[in-house]
Amino acid sequence: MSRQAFQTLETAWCPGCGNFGILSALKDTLEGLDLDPHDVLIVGGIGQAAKMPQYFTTNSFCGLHGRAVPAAVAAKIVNPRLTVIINSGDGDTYGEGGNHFIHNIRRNVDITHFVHDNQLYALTKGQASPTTMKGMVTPVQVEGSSAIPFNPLLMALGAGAGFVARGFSGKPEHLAGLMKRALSYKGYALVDILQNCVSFNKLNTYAWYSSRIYELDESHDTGDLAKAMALATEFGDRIPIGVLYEMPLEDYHSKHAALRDGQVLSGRRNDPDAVDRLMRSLV
Ligand SMILES: Cc1ncc(C[n+]2csc(CCOP(=O)(O)OP(=O)(O)O)c2C)c(N)n1
Ligand SMILES: [Mg+2]
Repeated sequence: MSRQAFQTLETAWCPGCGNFGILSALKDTLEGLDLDPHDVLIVGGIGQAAKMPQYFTTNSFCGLHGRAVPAAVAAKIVNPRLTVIINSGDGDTYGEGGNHFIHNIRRNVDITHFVHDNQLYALTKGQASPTTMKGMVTPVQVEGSSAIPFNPLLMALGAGAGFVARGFSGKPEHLAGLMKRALSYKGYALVDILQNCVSFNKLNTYAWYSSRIYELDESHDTGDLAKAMALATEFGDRIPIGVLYEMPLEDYHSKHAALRDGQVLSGRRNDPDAVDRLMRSLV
């Protein structure tokens, strides 16, 4: 399918926003796959990042704040033929949606999760999010954020995720490679994407990320969980990007008899009489 097939409205982001690199990488990725727009569902929650589904001609859904994951998981469970992608922010995913994030990793539904991690709440003008660095001053955290930053990669690895990666919006070609690999993984795949916010994050700027980021090469063993965990904690003078961990795991559909062998719940006939009989049998 051509890039045009996935292209839609003008965006409502600030000039220079890291979201443009992510948008471009996702369009390149989808263009390279043998998929039509109606085969794909892109889900977001609320936020600048969560506007992403609106810029594609695929199926799209924007849930409540923090609720992209349950909507995406539900869609995939009833219709496994859909390629289900989440694009949402660090606040949406790790803050308001933190519980869904953790427990859906454990379910291992075959969805791909791209988190636009600008390390703050951008849509609401720059308050601290879970990934905001300690000490960063914001309009609300006027003495600097005092909380210990949430480590999404370490959390995902600890919860048992089989695919964990990190990308950078300033390297869209590298990011498109990660996206493609995440989409081909059968199970829950997380790509945390570091993203500059030109309007509100004056600490983690494009230059700040660029001077720290380095690409993992083939010498990294993506099957080594302890090494992946060590890399996940590297967030200082050097920040690794690439696939930290990839391990085949049984996904949700293969674990449940009603869903095994390509069964499609959304294609089943609705039989109100059977439901009625069942309800009466319980009285
Ligand atoms: C339940 C609820 N709480 C708070 C809000 C207000 N709100 C909307 S977007 C947002 C921040 C989104 O931040 P993030 O997910 O990081 O996305 P970004 O805008 O940074 O891309 C907040 C707090 C809301 N809409 N609903
Ligand atoms: Mg954010």
